[in-house]
Amino acid sequence: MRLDVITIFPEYLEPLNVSLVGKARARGQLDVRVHDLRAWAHDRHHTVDDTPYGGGPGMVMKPEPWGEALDAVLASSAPPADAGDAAAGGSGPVIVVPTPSGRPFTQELAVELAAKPWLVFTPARYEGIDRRVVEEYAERADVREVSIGDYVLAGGEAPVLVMVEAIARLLPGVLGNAESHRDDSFAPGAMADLLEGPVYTKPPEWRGRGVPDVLVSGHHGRIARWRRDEALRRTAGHRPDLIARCDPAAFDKHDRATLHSLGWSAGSDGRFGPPGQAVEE
Ligand code: JA5
Repeated sequence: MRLDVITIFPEYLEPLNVSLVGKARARGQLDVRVHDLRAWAHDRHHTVDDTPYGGGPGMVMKPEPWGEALDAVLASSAPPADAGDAAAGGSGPVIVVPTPSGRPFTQELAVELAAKPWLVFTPARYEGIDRRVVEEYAERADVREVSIGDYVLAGGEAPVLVMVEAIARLLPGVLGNAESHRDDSFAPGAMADLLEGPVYTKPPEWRGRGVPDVLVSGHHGRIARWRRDEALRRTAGHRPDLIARCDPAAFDKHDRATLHSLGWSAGSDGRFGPPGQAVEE
């Protein structure tokens, strides 16, 4: 997979040299190219911002440097030969624009983007990019405005790091072990609709705290059941919306008993609804 990032803070993307993403690059599984937007700002001060039309606080990123940068990146060497095949879609990149007004970045979107051969990220600063840039490139490419959550940041670089990590770990051969994806919280599959419960490792006692007996019992069935109960308990406490959204057919008899013990009850549609007060962890 090829990844381009266009930014006024190339050094902010240094973490892409580290850990899982850095190793995938070193192995040639990821071709990451970080570009300084100011290379396409031609005045003496490499200006990339200007005052907003209509007035108001802050500055807006000028369209011309973004237009030249995107034209150059889109015209640069084609992605690898196997990359632009029919299954992956067209041969051009998906352009990902981080913005708090975008569509939510979810595991489902990470899986979709991980199947693409080429992604171009355009993190903004100031009050964002002149709207005409998204309009222009949406006519020539698949442009996705994406938010990583409901909070304000000073720019889109940190969201790019978040999205690249979520995407890169899904690429074949990037995580050591193909099994590692399967019961991730939010991963499509087995525990898809529940958060993960707690985990433990050695030593068996730490600062007077032991490990739940069931985990050292060797009873694999009881361990699986305990983990499922802990996942239900944690999800009910931290993300009641995920329980309420679940198809009731996803809950077995024991799940129902566990949810009832947490104060949850099935409504007329069979879906579980929360108790009157928040569930304690
Ligand atoms: C700020 C100029 O989803 C959280 C996000 C906050 C934020 C994003 S995404 N982009 C920007 C930005 O600020 O471009």
